[in-house]
Amino acid sequence: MTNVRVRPVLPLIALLAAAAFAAQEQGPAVRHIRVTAARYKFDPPRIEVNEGDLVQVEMRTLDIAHSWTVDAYRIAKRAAPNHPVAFEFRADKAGTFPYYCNLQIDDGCRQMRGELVVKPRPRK
Ligand SMILES: [Cu+2]
Repeated sequence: MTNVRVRPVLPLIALLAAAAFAAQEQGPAVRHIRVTAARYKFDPPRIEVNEGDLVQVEMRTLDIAHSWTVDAYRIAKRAAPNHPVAFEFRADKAGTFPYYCNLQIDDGCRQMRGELVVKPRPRK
């Protein structure tokens, strides 16, 4: 390839880079997450959001009462059969945080584990 042929491509690359940057700079999004607890498991077992997102969680259980607990965010919400719970929080701490069921009704609850991943937003 000669320089003459490469040159027209450069503005396009610059434009794409700018677009990618703009996408990263997008403001926080509202994320709706449905969590289902059943048979001592959370579905999904992993939730990924971006730092700053407003996370709206709707949690239900298909068998016994369970909670969705994230210590780092001081969240502990309980759902009972036919009584789903809805709540929201701002994902203002980046990192990987375990979520679990803190109810002691059943031994199986201690096996309930999941992971909340809050991806850091690029700093300005
Ligand atoms: Cu439980």
